[in-house]
Amino acid sequence: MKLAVVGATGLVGSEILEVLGEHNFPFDELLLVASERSAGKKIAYKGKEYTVIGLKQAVAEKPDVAIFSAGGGTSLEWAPQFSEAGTIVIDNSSAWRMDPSKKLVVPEINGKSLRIDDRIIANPNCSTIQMVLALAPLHEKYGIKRIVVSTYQSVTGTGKDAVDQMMAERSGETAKMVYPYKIDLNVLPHIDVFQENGYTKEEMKMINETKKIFEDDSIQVTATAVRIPVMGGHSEAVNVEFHKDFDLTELRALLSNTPGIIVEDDPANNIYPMPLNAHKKDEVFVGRLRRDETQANTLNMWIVADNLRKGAATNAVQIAEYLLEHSMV
Ligand code: 2RA
Repeated sequence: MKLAVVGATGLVGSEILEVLGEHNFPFDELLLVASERSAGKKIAYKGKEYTVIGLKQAVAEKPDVAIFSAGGGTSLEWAPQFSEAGTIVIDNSSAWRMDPSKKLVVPEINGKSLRIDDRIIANPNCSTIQMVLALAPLHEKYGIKRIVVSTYQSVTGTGKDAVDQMMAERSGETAKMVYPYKIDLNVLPHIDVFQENGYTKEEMKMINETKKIFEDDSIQVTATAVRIPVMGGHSEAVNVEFHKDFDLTELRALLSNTPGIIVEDDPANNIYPMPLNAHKKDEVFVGRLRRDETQANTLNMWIVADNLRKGAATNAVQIAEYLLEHSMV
């Protein structure tokens, strides 16, 4: 098993390496790949020093699987070249997500849809993954009619430069601006670029990707995506209306029994999910479960996950694990 991590020098790339290590992912050979600019850099991993190679050299090495986290442009250009060389690409960018010929996969939900001839597999957007993972068992039992979601997203979702901007602002240094405004001590209702309909691309990702993953265009989704000055993970306030009514105790038990979800819901003891606690964890945390008392069959919930983990690296590694477990690689 020859595995390539493309974008190995970025925030998600190094998280992928951490997750591969924690999961004891069984590769025989590991290629760390980045742009030609970073080729030659050394990365220490599990007691071994690796030299970063460029994309062209990596394609020639014909890895079995390449986990990409190198941006949409790189992915559009290079993923087809890897797949033509026989590599299965698992891609973290938005390049292939809405392509009807590509699967958009959260293994716990639709891993079963994967087939041996899927050569480029898309990893959903971080804010979508954590929401759909928490909603999947509820959708199966009660049927989702409409979702209203507001996000509170970590600066790590933008990348290392955004973390640097926030920390420089915090310590009073001159910050290189990644966002149009100061992010520390501020909140920006703006993630990714604005679209003609007034929504941002991040909001539209949550809307479109949710329907694709659940294979149900009838689900109504509306979103407001907001950047906040935290680092541990993304949080989401979700209001969800179901077709069928639910019993709150039964619903809580359903979530507690779902692999990958941890229910933290004990308001009397101030127990609820927070990004500080979700940091470096693979699971999605759910709490503040309560009925929306203004509308029938409707629930309010709070969902938190480390966006670099289940929102990116963990989900991508789990796709690779799924392929291995099902002899597709
Ligand atoms: C963000 N969704 O948090 C992006 C990262 N993929 O900005």
